[in-house]
Amino acid sequence: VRTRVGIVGAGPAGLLLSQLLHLQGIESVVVERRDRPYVEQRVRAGVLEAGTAQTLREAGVGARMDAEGLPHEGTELRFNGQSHRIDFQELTGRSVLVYGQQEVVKDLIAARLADGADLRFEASDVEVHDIETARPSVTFMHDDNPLRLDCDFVVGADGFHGICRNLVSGLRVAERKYSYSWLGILAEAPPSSDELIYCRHPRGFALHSMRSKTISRMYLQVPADERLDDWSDERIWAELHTRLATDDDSFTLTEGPLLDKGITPMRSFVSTPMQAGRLFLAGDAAHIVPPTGAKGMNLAIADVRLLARAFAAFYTDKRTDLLDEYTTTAALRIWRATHFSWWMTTMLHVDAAGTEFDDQLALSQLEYVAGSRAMATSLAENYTGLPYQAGWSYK
Ligand code: RFL
Ligand code: PHB
Repeated sequence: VRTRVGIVGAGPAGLLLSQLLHLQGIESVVVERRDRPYVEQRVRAGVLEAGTAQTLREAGVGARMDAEGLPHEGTELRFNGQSHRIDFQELTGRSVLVYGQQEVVKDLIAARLADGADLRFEASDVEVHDIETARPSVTFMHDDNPLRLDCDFVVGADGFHGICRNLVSGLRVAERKYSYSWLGILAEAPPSSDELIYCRHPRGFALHSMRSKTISRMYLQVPADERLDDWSDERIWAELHTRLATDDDSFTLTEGPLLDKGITPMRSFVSTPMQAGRLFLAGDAAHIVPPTGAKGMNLAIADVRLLARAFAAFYTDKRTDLLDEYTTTAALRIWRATHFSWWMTTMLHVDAAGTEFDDQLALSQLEYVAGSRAMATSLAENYTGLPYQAGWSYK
């Protein structure tokens, strides 16, 4: 099979790239090792930056998102039993949209298939070859047949556990581990608040989020090596009630049957360069943030925006400058999101190995964000998403 861009991975990064390339007349093939129901049902991120939502609209996949997504003009920080609202709209003129990542993935797959795209699910033994030449290829097994995809370029959008990152020679990794994970639940219960609640409690972090007017999504900080089996539904609800309680009893948590339950490890990870010859990395394949800032999927989408533009410049004007600058340009946003996610994480979680000093610093920072318009604006600006242009400025 011959194509221009071979894309490994049908997550948000790979699928959106395929869609953006298609809109510019550039053909691609997506090779995914899982089956379609698996990638469409995997419960992950839920918050779209304003720019992410706009990108999806411009890509022609915004209709259901705009009909079903929940616009959020602010969020709540809760600590010491008190609630503090950060008003995104007032502070930055922007909001976010709560719309599940698997819904974005469903919309992208539907759009690609409607245009007759070649998406190969359930591909096994995926390998990438000859990236230092002008004719790289991707080989894999599909329906028991060996296939070879001859490409101009290969994009590794194959997530953190993919195969592409390790093909980059001279990889530099910057990494930070955390001593805790998130236990996440999806519950058939109407959200207990109109907005997300990020809560620091002496027993650990809790997050109240949602997917729709009838489905709640919630998370609890648990030790990094925690076993899901040790958390019965009753224990999860009891812990959520304890951590999310307010001093004035103004908050009531609504319970419901659990639809999904899982533990997500946390890490910060940035690997560069994001290019080796004709192989480019995008999204989780190159970087991971802890989920506290809701940046993972948004960063993946920002990467492929850059790549789509760079490939368009290559195919229309034979320009290679945007491709050559890809790592440098992408890294600006990646490091900003990495800092923001680390900052939100350490401010809101309780480090079991930490000291009174660490606790007091985190609480002081929360008080500062809640009380200072400058700090609240900084949080809101990062959360709703910084502008896209390369070399963006704070001014
Ligand atoms: P994805 O979504 O991981 O997609 C990569 C795709 O590549 C496939 N793949 C391969 N295909 C072919 N050959 C191979 N050898 C392959 N190896 C892997 C995989 O099956 C998959 O379909 O990466 P992408 O597109 O870069 O998108 C990034 C986002 O998915 C990610 O940043 C966020 O979901 C991170 N994340 C969360 N972010 C948040 O902001 N909030 C969250 O609540 C949140 N929860 C999560 C998460 C990530 C998780 N992972 C990766 C363990 C929960 C989980 C469980
Ligand atoms: C989610 O709804 O899954 C979610 C929301 C906000 C985050 C992380 C996850 O920071």
